[in-house]
Amino acid sequence: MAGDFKFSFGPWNIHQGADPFGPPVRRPVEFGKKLKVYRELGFGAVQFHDDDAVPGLNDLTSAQIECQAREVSRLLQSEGLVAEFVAPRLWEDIRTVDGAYTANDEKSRQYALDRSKKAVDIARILDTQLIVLWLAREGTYIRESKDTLVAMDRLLQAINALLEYDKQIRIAIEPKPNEPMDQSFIPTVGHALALASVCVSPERVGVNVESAHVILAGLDPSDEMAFALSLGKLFSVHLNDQNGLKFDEDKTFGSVDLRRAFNQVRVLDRYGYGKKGEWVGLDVKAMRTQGEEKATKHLRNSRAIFLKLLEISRRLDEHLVNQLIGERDYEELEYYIIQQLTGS
Ligand code: XLS
Ligand code: MG
Repeated sequence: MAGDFKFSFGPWNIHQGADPFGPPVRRPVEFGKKLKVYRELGFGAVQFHDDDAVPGLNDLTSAQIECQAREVSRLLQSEGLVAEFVAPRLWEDIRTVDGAYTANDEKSRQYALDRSKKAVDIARILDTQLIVLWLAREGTYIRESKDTLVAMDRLLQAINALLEYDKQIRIAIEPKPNEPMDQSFIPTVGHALALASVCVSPERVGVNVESAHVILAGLDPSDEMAFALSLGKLFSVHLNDQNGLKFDEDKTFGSVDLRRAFNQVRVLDRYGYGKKGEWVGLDVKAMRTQGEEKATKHLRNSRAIFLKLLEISRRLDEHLVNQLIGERDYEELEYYIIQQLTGS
């Protein structure tokens, strides 16, 4: 609970270090062992994919799903943890190679919706009302392969169906402009919120803003967060960092661009993020070179960097900042910020 902020991450953030070009470099860590690490590292909530909570759920009956989810709920309680959200993992099944809600094939779309409803059932048991939709395969490899207007309508219908399925849930759309698809249908916060505004229950749909995804869209993460905050729509964040326009790197928060990270912390702190119970989520990955016994440092460090930047932000001489803004002396303002960041 340091500095009024509380922190979360997903079990996938303690991972085996595999990439598309080579085998895993670390042994898998059992779910129960991962849970033990949360409190030690200063984290209080777990972010779940549906199958992080209930592995192999496609092959289970609803009674079996319920039973396993209840077991996870007990485990959480015994570790003093809560679930922040559940996200349906809609990108790994063979039925969703060409999209989930926007697949051209009707059976695939039906599978995606059924699977998402199971994620909602799991969320209910884990006592969270937040559902994150990372729309990983809702886009195209070639633009001619899908009708974008039809796809938008399918996305809207899927979101509406989930909102109707459970009147308590809130949905946080997690925008990303590309990867695994070449072009996504919902690349930015603006796209997500425009879609939210026309759904059956707009007040229940917001966003989860991930720093790296915003950088991949060529935008500034603190601005995307501010935009969502200004509309009361920032339901969650995935803080991390990204070195330029390449694959999604999920680097330690602030490790590439400290000033960009500082501005994210500043906007979250100044505009009351967390005051309504929101968690600071860290979606970071350990480097492939990291030994398995040390592969949680990226989480510890991301949280520590957030807290250091928070301290710097709260120590800023706001009077001086406003004076320099008034004088339009932005050179001096920039130097002042750099001085604070370098501790000089
Ligand atoms: C992508 C994430 C993903 C979502 C939740 O950025 O790692 O898993 O955040 O579905
Ligand atoms: Mg994410």
